[in-house]
Amino acid sequence: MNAPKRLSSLADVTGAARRPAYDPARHGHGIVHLGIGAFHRAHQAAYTDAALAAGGGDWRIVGASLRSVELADALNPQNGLYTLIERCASKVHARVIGSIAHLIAASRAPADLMTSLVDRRTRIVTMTVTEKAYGVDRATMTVDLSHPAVAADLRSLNNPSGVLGLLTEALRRRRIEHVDPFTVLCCDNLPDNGGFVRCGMIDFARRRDAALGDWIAEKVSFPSCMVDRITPASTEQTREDALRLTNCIDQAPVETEPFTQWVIDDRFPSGRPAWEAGGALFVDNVEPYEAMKLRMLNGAHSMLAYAGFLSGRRYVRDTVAPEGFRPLIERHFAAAASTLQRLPAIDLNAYARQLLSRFANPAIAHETYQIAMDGTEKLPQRILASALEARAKGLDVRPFAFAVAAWMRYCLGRLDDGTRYVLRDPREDEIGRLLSDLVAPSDVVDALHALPHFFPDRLRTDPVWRDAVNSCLRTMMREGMQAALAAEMRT
Ligand code: CS2
Repeated sequence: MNAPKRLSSLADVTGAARRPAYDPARHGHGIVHLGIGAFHRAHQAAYTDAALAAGGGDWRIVGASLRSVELADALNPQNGLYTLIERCASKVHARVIGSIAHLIAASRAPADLMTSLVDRRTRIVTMTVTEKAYGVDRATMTVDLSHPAVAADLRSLNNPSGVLGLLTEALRRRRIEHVDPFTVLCCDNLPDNGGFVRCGMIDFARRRDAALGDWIAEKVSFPSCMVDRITPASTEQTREDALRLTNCIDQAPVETEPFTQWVIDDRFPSGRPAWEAGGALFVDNVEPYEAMKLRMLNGAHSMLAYAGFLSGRRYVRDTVAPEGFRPLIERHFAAAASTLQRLPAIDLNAYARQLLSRFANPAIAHETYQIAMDGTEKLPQRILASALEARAKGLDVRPFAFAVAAWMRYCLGRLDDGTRYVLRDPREDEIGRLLSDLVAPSDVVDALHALPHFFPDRLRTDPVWRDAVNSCLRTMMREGMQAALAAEMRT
């Protein structure tokens, strides 16, 4: 048998992996994606692959990494091809994805990225850059002038490197060159993600040129969407499986779960791929779907990430195992569901059961420490929004107080045995200063409730809420996370 070749052409793929049912080279690009990590390649790129097979069109993706260069260096020699591995207990499926045309490492080639954004063939710009990359203040929906990317881009308007600066500059040039604007599709886990980016961009643009801001407000479409697919970091095993299933060496395979969901506002004035071919659902109002996913899936994820990491559970699947704390996860689902507007098309009990089995997938090694990252960016929409709604409806806030207390315990930066870890949060220095030397649980609760722009006033000043958080954190700090979990399961 011949030694395996590096993946670079579909003709070399001889294993069991499915290959695209179209010739990638015959399709031009129509999308630029900012933040081309594993999630994008497990999700949107797979839908686009299905759309190209079903509906054709020039909709391949130019992917941009805003900071790192590694993925561009791995995928460009492969002509954008990579293996997507789907795992569950009983099977491993692989398919080679052909929807990525090429990659740009923006830190090395900023002009190439700008050229692609201004190119009239680019009709949609999508992004997964994580919550912290935007620099938009959610309370005022205006740009946060203290955000490093926003501040840098306002200083250097023509050479931006942050999301708002890049998109504004590209739209400015398109306007001058009489090129229609692209549609902006945010695929980050934020409520009303389209409206959020729209407000940030209009405010950013108005600061440099009021007429440009007005033009963006009038002409650019910002649909919202809800994205879902659990995608852990790739490992050596991912590479080995890719080799076995393609007979090619793939330097950038991705692994994910079989489940996938994408619910999108259908507002694409310059056209879009037939993403429904991959199962995307187009609706008039994404908001109830977003709230369901953010509060049930992501809310439970954050709770179990802090509680799991601090009680020695490395993976999500360990938290729902018999020796884990599944009843608390089920409790969280039920509490979050009771804050939601009902969707006729969705049975929330069935959704919760499905989430539990997704979390339990024994073939997915999703680290609790990975989900614990960036808590200050995640908790407001995942937990605090539910807590507010529960209070307004007179419902029990304990499940949300428990989740917030687990995050507070995590903010202390050390395990029960004293081992230190890095918080990995954009506000970790500020949190470290607020908490230094504090030993009493109630002082920690007070200090973190004083973190600016974090807790909504209605929670901060609510004694019922504060008491509940205090009571949970007291047990966690005095008896340890494992004992706190056991105690909570007895209540
Ligand atoms: C997770 C999400 O890391 C996290 O914060 O909650 O990435 C989650 O896995 C995805 O939203 C699932 O679609």
